[in-house]
Amino acid sequence: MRFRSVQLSMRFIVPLALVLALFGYFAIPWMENLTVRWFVRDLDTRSQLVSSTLQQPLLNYLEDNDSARINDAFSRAIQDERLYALAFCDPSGKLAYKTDTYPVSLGCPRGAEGEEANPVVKLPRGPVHVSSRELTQDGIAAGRLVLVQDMSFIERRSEDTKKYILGLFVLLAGAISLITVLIAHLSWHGWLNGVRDMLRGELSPRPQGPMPPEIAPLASELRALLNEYNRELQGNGVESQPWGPDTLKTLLNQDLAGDQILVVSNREPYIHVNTPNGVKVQRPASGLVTAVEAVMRACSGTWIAHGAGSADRDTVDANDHVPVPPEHPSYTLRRVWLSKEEEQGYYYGFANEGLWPLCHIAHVRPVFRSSDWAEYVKVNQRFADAVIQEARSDNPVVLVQDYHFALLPRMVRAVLPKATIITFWHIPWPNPESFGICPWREEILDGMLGSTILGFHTPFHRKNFLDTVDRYLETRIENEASTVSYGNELTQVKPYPISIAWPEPVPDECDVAACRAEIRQALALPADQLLGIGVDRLDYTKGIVERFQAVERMLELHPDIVGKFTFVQIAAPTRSSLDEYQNFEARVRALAQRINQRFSSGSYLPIILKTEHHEQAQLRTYFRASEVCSVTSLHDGMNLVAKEFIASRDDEQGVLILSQFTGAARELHEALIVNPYHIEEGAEALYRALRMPADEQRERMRTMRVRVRDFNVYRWAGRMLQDAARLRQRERVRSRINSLSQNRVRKGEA
Ligand code: GDG
Repeated sequence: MRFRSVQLSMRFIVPLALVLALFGYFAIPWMENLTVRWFVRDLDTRSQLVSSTLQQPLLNYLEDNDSARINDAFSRAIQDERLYALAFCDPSGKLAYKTDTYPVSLGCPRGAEGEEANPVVKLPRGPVHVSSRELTQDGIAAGRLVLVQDMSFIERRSEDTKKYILGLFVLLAGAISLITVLIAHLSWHGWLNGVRDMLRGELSPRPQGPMPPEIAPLASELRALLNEYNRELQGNGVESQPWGPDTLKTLLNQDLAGDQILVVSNREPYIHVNTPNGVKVQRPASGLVTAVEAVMRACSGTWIAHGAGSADRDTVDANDHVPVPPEHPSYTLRRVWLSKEEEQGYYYGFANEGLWPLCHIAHVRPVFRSSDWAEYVKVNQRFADAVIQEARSDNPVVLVQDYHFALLPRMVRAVLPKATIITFWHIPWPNPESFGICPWREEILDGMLGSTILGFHTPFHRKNFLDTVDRYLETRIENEASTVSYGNELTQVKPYPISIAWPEPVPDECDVAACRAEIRQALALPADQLLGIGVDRLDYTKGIVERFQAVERMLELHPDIVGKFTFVQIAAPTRSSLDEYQNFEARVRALAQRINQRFSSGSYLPIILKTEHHEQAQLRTYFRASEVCSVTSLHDGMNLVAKEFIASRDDEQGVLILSQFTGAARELHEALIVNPYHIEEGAEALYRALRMPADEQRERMRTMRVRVRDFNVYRWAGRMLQDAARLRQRERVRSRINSLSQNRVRKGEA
């Protein structure tokens, strides 16, 4: 911030200094010339005065031929320090009398009316002023009196004047710069605050004061721009409003008239597992679950997912239903059972060895096997059947989650053509060339286009998808309306950036200071230890290796921080039966060990790696206890950890380091954005974060908190459901018109 303010000041001071220097360059010689001219005029007047005074006595002495008195008069006259020499030339122009100081080289100078054309003569001793005056006696020329005046004092004065003028310019420049910078800073801050207030006012419903006059001319343009941005981000032009569970419920009851909501995802939101202490409920480490669970709590309905827990079968009813959340049930979880082979082929094989690396482009080769594909088709059909079974009407709203179910939309549409199917793709979508290597690319695209609405996190992923469809299927794409027309169906493809539910205050949660102390004590670290945190599934797309390398590089580049900083990585195990994930885990462990060996001293270890699942409350305590949270994904649809960290920091402190390759980087501009592949950049960002002044942290954190609070997961779901409601309404009107016109035709025939 300080650097930015110096930069801003320089922007005013440098041109100002240049202009003043240029002005001085021309003005100083001009002023010098002017003062010399004034002095010469003074000397002229003085010469006339002296000549007039000497004239009469001199004529008398000349008449008496009294050279002694003439010399005496001359000597007395030049006692004046400025009158340097005197001479008298007879009418024939011969030097008759002169003082000893008279420079002979001057001879007998003549000039019009007794004045020299240029009275300044340069002598080896310095410049002198020479003037001569004709003396007349009774109208007859008696000779010329020549006066030579010293000008060295003028030079001295002119030097002094130059110095004063220069000093004056410097003083003036300083004063003008200071005033300009002060005014510029004041107006800049006023302006910035005005724009900031306006942006906040636009994006969030908070009371606004009157608009500062300096931004008034810009206001309408800014508003238009913001609306456009909102439209781009949210996919429609509806003005933003505070979204929450209640708004979502109202939307469902009013716009969707209480229509049934069904969610389909692979991962279930609650897993029942057998433990030595009986059946326990676990929450999986999954961004998708984090987001969709908040929505389901608000709108009830049924969530269809794979029952993967060891005690899942024991906890469902005869319809494979279990009410959740266990503490306050508000919706139904319907479990679908998969055999080992099905899970292996559909989930581990096609979805996670094929589609996951295909879409992430994180330098892991996708693997495609026909047997996996067959299982993927089969399981998609199993889940589609479950949707059809759970549907209480022919037009439910079905929210299909993620790349595990690319074929399901078409399968559901085949049986329930009136269903509104909203498919959300939680991971990135690659460019057409990259996607083209999938042997079943047309089938996947066809399956997805069974959706009414297809959502991606960012406009970039949406564009990649449209380009891919354009490349591989016979479709008509309306870019403006963002629709794909395929066969007789229309799919709306839009960006819906996902988020989290803004956390309610937790009654007995530790305050930040207590969280800091608790975590440091638990990790046996000194109370003032600087802490970094990373929370991820142990997945090769999350950039954990690059994150550790950045920690190592920072310790190399800044030895002052060795011993004072610890990075805690929470890495929840995931897909551990796959070779790629086992190899990755081994790499992460080996790297942490190597770095720890290199920098350890006494009990100090720079990296603490915790490869186990944590409770959500524990994660929040870690977030609150850390100086910096590092999210360095090599590619990520959105990344919710970044938003969870921000939401946890009600003290408005803490710095987020965020990979430019996450969807979140498109929203959280106040994070320190890094390219995770550039290790030095990551290292410097980490160091900068640890040294960032509290004010700057607050400023950044505050802006990001407003963003995450207002652009929450209810808004994400609400926008999709609003679009769905609009399309359903349009469909209802169309079918009413159709049946009316059919009735008319029938009556006409009758
Ligand atoms: C996919 C996309 C997109 C992590 N460890 C534990 C734990 N977590 C929670 C985090 C967070 C979630 O898991 C991870 O969310 P991300 O968004 O970071 O990543 P993915 O799981 O890859 O999610 C992603 C997301 O879908 C949503 O669309 O953002 O781009 O890849 O909520 O806190 N939770 C618990 N214990 C842990 O040990 N309880």
